Amino acid sequence: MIPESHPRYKSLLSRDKIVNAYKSGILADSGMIAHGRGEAFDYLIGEKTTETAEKAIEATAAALILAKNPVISVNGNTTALVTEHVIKLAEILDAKIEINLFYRTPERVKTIYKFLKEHGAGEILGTENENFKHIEGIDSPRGKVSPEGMYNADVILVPLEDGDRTEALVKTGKFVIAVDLNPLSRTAKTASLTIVDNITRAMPCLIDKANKLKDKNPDELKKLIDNFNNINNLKKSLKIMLNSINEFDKD
Ligand code: PTJ
Repeated sequence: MIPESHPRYKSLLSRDKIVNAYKSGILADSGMIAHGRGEAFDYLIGEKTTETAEKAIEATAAALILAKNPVISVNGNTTALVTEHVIKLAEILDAKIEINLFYRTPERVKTIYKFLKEHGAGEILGTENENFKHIEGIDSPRGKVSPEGMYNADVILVPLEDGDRTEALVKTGKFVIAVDLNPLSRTAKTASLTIVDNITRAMPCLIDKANKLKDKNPDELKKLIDNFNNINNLKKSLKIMLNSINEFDKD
């Protein structure tokens, strides 16, 4: 039991979720390493959603609202940390939820499916019952995708992703949105749009933006996407991290 008064309460709560998800078979063992890496970058960005990230989240909401077939891809870490938010966002956007794992085993898929269902998810794609299509250029199990979901999607949200799939999906002409605390990762650089924020803060903020923007006129939404430059936004996030080091060094 973590006391709410603990100065690192939120961080410890996330760690608890990650450890429990590992014990229940949702999280890959490497998922714990990925989480630790994320925590390090989160420290540097000040453990808050920056204005820069907020711009990316706003453009993400616009892209998902305008999408014809939006898909939210879930892996072990996403399920562990933000299941309720994924389900809520899918409802607001009428988006599909698809399980897509790097360390894929039928047992993990089943456990994640059950967890999502227990939390109220509707249809879940990417289970073992489908006749998968293959995304060219991905040799890992991430290349196995649902014909109704990712294969036909125009906009895909891929939180905590690996670079290979992002690159391959972008090459097929899809608009790929990553959530990655590391602005220097291959995923962050190759995605069409990257949110440099902790998934635990980015998802509630994205839900809020989606609710606010969903009735706006399409031209207004398109402008939000057109005015967004991913590489510039990544550079700004990196500058925030570098400034936090420089500020400390001044004292
Ligand atoms: O569940 P699976 O089998 O699909 O496996 C998932 C992992 C995460 C193990 C796999 O995709 C992987 O190895 O990912 P990477 O290459 O370690 O990349 C994860 C990225 O997510 C890193 O750049 C981290 O900085 C970032 N990250 C970690 N935790 C968070 C995060 N970004 C946002 N929010 C977080 N909470």
